[in-house]
Amino acid sequence: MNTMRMTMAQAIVRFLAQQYVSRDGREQRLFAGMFGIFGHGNVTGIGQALDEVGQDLRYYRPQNEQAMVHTATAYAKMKNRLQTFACTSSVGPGATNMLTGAATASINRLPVLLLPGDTFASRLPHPVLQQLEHPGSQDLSVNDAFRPVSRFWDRINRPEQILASLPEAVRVLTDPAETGAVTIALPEDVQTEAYDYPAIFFDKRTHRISRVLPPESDLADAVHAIRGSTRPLIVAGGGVIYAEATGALADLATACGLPVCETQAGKGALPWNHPWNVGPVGANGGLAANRLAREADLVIAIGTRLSDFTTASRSAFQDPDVRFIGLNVSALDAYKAGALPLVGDAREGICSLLAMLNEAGYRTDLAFGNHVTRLKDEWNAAVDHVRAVEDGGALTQANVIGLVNEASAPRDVVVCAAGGLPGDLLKLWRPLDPKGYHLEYGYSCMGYEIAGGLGVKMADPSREVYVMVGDGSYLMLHTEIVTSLQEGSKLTIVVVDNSGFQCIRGLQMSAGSPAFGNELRYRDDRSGRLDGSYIAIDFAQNAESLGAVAYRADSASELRAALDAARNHTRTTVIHVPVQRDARVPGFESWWDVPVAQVSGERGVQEALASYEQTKTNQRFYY
Ligand SMILES: Cc1ncc(C[n+]2csc(CCOP(=O)(O)OP(=O)(O)O)c2C)c(N)n1
Ligand SMILES: [Mg+2]
Repeated sequence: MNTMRMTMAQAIVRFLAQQYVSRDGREQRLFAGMFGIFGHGNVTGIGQALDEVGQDLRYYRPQNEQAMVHTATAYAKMKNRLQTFACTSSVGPGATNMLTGAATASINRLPVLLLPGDTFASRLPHPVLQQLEHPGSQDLSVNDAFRPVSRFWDRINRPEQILASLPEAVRVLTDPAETGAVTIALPEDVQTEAYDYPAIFFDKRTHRISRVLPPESDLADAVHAIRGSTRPLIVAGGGVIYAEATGALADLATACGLPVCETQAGKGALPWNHPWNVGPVGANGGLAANRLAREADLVIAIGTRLSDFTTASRSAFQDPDVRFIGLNVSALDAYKAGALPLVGDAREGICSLLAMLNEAGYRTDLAFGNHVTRLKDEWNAAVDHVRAVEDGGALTQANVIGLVNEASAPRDVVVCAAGGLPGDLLKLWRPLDPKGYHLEYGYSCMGYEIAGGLGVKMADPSREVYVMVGDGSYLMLHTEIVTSLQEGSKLTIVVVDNSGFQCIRGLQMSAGSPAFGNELRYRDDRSGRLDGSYIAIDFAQNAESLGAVAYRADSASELRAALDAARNHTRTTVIHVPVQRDARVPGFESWWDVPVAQVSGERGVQEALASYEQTKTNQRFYY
């Protein structure tokens, strides 16, 4: 057997550079490169390897390990899970900084390979700097904390173990049903150890991502159920977009007269103005979808996890006999809500259903179609109304969304993750392109926005990327602005400043409590609480100090001008937009289950509890 002698770290770098995926005959590299922040736990191992043998695996230097995982994840999402990055960190804090990123990736079913450094496999110099000593076991390190947030986890104690571990890691990363964060902990000594690796380990390897067809008999049952339905509703999740099934979905909806509502990950699957797109459903849903959901006798859930935001905490579907069909590549999701499961690829499943329904001559009746059109028109008018700018008045968050949407071109991408913006974007943004709306709403992780925006831009530099971020999220993690400048990956970042965590303050007050702990205010000497004057932050100056172009926009005309200017800049541009603190987009006949204190001396909380217990009776168990 031909062998090649190299360190374990050099072998990893060489192996990763040779992994390819192909779907529908299109081949591309699995790893676009490696992000990393070096320390004693990886600089002489993976760091040395990237320098010496990493010419085929470009290295990127971010500012924060959590952020680099978000960037990698956003890149993978933009690439429909066909390509991602590896991320290397040192031992200890560098590693645990990646934990939040790992959870974000796994929850959103997005591939990313994490290579945290680990303490010595030999244990000879222990305890080393940054080592957690566990009194009950010497076989534990902080990297064991990655186990529950990873879809595959391993630790390499001998250099030859990667021969078994890396192929398995790649199998999980490239399996659309299993994918998520994959973590391989690399003890610092083993990274530098030499081994005679079989030369074939470094041959080019292409992993075919097959499109699995749901079983014939299950499809037949689904067609039977659809033919018996008069008020069906399709819920389109992110899986529709990842499977590039958006064209097939449009064909199915049009041919059979099936309304399609959307989740955060699925928004954009159909353009907003498609006649059968009835808009967002659930807790942050709109009028049309929420009414159709309430009446639906059959819900066809495609590529969705059916999270509480989608099902309005299981209150969205009120027909006593409602049934579900779950078309999903992941059985975990396909079986939810007692669904008739169609385990398989979204595009294959949709095309099969379309062919079988066409053959059966199935189409919903005209009255249902007219009902859908009426509801859709009514919803569109409601969106226009909420977005409309009142001349002279201070801007609302809804106005800002409308103005950014108007300034963006059809192929541009809006990126967001946490705060009040995601719900408002779901309701108000009008995408025309399946990749135009990028929301991380599985983990809704503050700090994802700018790091994620960078990943989106790196994945498709031909598009303008608009990052919409609240002041709270910006303050939590904005330093990848520097990386975006370093890489020449231009972002337009709109900071919506309402002086704090206003969506949580709104939630708190809707549960009957007085405002407490959410706004950005100085501590008041007399009350001893954080209810003094507001802390004014100059976000434009902050961004400028990092090297970005920056504007402040206090009115619609200033925002339009800043967005116009931003389009022409080649450098990352930050626009600071103060908005009315209390102007909220209303809910549209929906609900989200957040528990209310069962004991309180506050009148407001007691009242909120009574109303909560009443509303909770709408919650259903589907089986
Ligand atoms: C990392 C993280 N910590 C806490 C939360 C809980 N949380 C959700 S939204 C929010 C406030 C966000 O503030 P901001 O970005 O200003 O948006 P706003 O609520 O004002 O719209 C918080 C604390 C979260 N989603 N992520
Ligand atoms: Mg805020």
